Amino acid sequence: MDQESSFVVVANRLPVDRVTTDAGSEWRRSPGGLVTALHPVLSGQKATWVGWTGAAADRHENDLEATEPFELDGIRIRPVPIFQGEIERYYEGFSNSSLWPLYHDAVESPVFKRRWWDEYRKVNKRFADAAAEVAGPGATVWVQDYQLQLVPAMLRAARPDLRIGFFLHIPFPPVELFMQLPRRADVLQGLLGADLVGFQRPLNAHNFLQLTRHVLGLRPRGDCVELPDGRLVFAGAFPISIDVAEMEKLAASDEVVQRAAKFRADLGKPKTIILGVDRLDYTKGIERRLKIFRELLAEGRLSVPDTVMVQVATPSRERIEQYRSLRVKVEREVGRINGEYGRVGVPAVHYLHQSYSRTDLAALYRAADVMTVTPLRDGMNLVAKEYVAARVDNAGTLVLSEFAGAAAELRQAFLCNPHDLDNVKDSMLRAIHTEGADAARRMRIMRRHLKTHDVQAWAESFLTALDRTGRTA
Ligand code: ADQ
Repeated sequence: MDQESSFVVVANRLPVDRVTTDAGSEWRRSPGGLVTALHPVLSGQKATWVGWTGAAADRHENDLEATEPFELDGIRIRPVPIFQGEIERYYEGFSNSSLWPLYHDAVESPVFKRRWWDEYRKVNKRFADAAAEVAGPGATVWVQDYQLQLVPAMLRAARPDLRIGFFLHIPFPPVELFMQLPRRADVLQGLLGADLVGFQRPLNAHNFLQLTRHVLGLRPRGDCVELPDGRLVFAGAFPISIDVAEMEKLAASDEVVQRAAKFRADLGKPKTIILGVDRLDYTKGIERRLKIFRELLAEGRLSVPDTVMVQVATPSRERIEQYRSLRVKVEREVGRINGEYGRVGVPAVHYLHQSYSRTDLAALYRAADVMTVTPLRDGMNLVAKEYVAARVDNAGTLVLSEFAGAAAELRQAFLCNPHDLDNVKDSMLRAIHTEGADAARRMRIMRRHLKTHDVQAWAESFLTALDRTGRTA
């Protein structure tokens, strides 16, 4: 399928998983917001998704086989092989130990190693080559996220005929933090290969444009910057969302309603269930949230078994030291709380280091009384939006960090500053004790907002803006 797609998505991960079956193994579509959002665009035209399978490529395997395109559920897939050493340096190294912490306000110290950069560039080139290979003349290519910031410029060098968009799912840091990044000019030049660079928040776009001035001496004006060759690069905010209709339907289903009732019963029918659902990541503020719960129990402002906490923490990036030590700290805190405040058969915190099905997640959302989303920094946070969409009963309250992108939209949540523990405590108590009518009013307003700001609207607004670029130059 050489150079025949009119629309190409380039993302670190493919929207498919390799699953083992009785007959051997096969590809299955993995559930995910991005693939849902793009499905209408992907299936409505000749389109290809370029990405990594998630498993280390085998050096002995025939190269051709590892990159052989295939089709699944109407989506064409072009795998990009990544070898073990590259996973360590491109993915775990530069992407997740340098960029991830730096872009999240350096809440953990970023680690920089010179050899990681070479592999980051090498793997980015492989993605760019694959995209150049499948894109038809004048095609639109949409590159996703921080792992692939060099792809836009590499792709433009090979294929100046393409319209290229880039979307960053995580925050983009202010000038003083970004300046720490080794190869900062190369990263900015990489992004400037796009016609449109999209961010979650206007401030992220502003930071990016300021940096083109600060690092590269360009002169950004309004929402764009002109390059020395006269080309215009636009930057803007496109807050991502979820498939609201799908979550509402799932949450209203009999199966979810029954499972939610079962969760409540299994938890001993407490008055208040406080819920947290996060990837086990140091940006999500899980450890502090547990500490706050412990203090509220210690002060007698909450008590077991009237109140219990459920914390689902999806395993994540377990080969990286900072994630391993986070797990130890979280589990130690859970043990401490249960040791001090649990009773036989009634733990204070139910801690689940597991991945859950969509149905179980929806049931947990519906079983909760108070949802706590308290990241120290987060691009958007889809869990907050999923919870709101799932509350088709207009019940339940949301405690939400001001440092999550979602706080700009979900204004009726109980907003808090996760760096100020007393402030989070107050927000949690207010969320627990608020009147039913007030809680319902808040939830209704947030749900109404989400209905018109779903993931389909997000994709459409980005692609419409991308389509307008170039013509105005
Ligand atoms: P993440 O950091 O992964 O995403 P988030 O936006 O909350 O954070 O998305 C997590 C997703 O994983 C949600 O859809 C959630 O349902 C799912 N999930 C969480 N725990 C789970 C579990 N135990 N089992 C199954 N599924 C689970 C990055 C950025 C965010 C940004 C998104 C999208 O860090 O800021 O919102 O990309 O752009």
